[in-house]
Amino acid sequence: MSIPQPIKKSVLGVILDLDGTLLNTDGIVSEVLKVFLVKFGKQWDGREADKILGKTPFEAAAAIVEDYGLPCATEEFVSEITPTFSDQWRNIKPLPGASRLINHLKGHGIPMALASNSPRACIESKISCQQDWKESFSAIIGGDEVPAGKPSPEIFLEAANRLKMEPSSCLVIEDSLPGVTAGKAAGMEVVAVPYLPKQSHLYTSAGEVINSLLDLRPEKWGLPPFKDWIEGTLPLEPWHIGGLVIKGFGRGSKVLGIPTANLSTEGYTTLLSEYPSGVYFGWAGLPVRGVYKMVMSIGWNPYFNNKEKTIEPWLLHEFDEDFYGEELRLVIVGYIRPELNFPSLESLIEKIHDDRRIAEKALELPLYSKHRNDPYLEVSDRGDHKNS
Ligand code: ADP
Ligand code: RBF
Ligand code: MG
Repeated sequence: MSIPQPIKKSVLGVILDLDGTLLNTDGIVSEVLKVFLVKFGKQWDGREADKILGKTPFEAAAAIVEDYGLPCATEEFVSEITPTFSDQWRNIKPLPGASRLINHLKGHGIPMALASNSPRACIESKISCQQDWKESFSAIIGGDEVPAGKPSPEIFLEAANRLKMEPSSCLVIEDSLPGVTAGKAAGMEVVAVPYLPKQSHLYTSAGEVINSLLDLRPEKWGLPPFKDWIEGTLPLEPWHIGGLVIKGFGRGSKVLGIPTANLSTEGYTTLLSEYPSGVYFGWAGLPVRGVYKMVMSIGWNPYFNNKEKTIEPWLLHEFDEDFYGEELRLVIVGYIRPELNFPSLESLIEKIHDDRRIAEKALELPLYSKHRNDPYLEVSDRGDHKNS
């Protein structure tokens, strides 16, 4: 969207954190820990994730050894688990908007540094799997290259030094609290992109808190704006999701006058964890009925401790009857906005109708309308969930 934003501060360079900010490392870490802790007869609880975010590997290991009362020294734990992690780095995916941001800044000649608490060698192997990332950074600094990791400011000060910039001219982008603290302590501007949902209240020291990199507006920091927004929408690499229409909370039609055909998220936990909560749009296929325009919200279901999201598509068509139990297929082609809080039901409804108008209009653009013909929308073989 090209709504002019007041400039908070003009910066000249950007320092990025890696894990949880650019790369979806958390999923891999959880998988490895889950398998590993079973060996000790313990169960990894996703809720513990915040205890290890932003820590050096050694600190994280120490926290786990202590929390779970593991019968080994932190050093032993680290040396046993490290090879398993190294094996997994090539499976890490970039977070939505990460490559877009890197390419954008690089294209405009904005100097960039990567500053991560991970050891330098780990950083190198993680980013070597992402095309063009390594060459994009003028400096890469690992936690093992400075006397103390985040929340100490050293790593960011070293980054500014290598970029030959004043700390006050640098913008730090960080997902973790220790990272935000480090950035502020270094005298830099900081944008927080909390990896864990519903934690933004903890990030008050950051200059701005955004839900995902898709919501970053570089112009707020005096940097060149993204030019890829079209009529209030951000095109995405299309992704597919499908399943049976299940019962939701029964609020959609009754309370809002906006029915949403909730999809079973079974089998999609990983895919969903890769997409930020927010409003998306695309095409919806009900194989026995037809293909329709669609606008949807992906949001958190509080019953699952902020770890499970619901998918709620609103099909932009008047139906004569419900279609619970039918197979619904979605091709999601773009993003509109993050999930927001509203002071009243009326303002929520009004905003959802804005979303509807934006989606309805945008889906006429060739860029989006061509996906109406995606064969995925027509197929009616149940159970064949295409995860791409
Ligand atoms: P629930 O909380 O069970 O999802 P809603 O009030 O949101 O209930 O109503 C959604 C149901 O209404 C869908 O599952 C579907 O069967 C039906 N429905 C009718 N018209 C639409 C529409 N245009 N978009 C989505 N669902 C619709
Ligand atoms: N709920 C929110 O709390 N914040 C939102 O920003 C929001 N945006 C939505 C956008 C669309 C297009 C749709 C269909 C729903 C949205 N909702 C949002 C969810 C809405 O509150 C939900 O559909 C009802 O809770 C019914 O289950
Ligand atoms: Mg619903």
